[in-house]
Amino acid sequence: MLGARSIVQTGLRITGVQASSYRLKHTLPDLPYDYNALEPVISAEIMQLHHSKHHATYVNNLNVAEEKLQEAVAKNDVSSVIGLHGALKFNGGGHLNHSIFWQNLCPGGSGDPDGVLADAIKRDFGSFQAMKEKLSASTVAVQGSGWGWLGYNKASGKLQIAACPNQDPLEATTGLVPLFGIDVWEHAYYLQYKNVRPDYVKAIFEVANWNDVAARFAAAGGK
Ligand code: MN3
Repeated sequence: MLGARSIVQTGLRITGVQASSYRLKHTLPDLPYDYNALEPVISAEIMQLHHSKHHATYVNNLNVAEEKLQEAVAKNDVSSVIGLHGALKFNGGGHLNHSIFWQNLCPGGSGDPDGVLADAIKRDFGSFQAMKEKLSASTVAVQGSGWGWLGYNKASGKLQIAACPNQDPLEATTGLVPLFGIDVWEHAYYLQYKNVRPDYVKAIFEVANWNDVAARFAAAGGK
């Protein structure tokens, strides 16, 4: 889910002929709730900085990297194309991850999962509680900055827990479809929870939006 995009027209001169190409420019998606709506679990100050500064920076730097990529491809400059890999993965991953993260949360939380998603969680983890414990342990254990995920493995038809370093996007790096992500970069919790990452991870389930997770599961063909 990539939020709104605007189309930018760029002129490109190819063998003396003026051709037009259109590049989709990424934009920061609006939050589906106010900055203070997740309090007391996540403070308005954290949400404002996280969305309007951190996520916005990933979006801006992704646009810059894609522009450089387009130039490098146009020049047939393979070395520069390869050199942009890190910036694309980091900023593209940051944009993808945060776009999911905001939707994964909602004021007051949605209540426990139900329906098809609840059945799949019970089948693959034994219980909702067991899934939360496994996801929490894996997320708390991320070394440095990264994300914990509940993902869907299309090949096996099963839900899976995973952890990713930095902004590595789940699907591009593991093949799992991202359903529910927990951002454990310090910018996501430090102003409020200081060094106590386990308290933040425990609290975030109070604002989890399992309706959004269920919609992602259904869209991936999960059952
Ligand atoms: Mn973040």
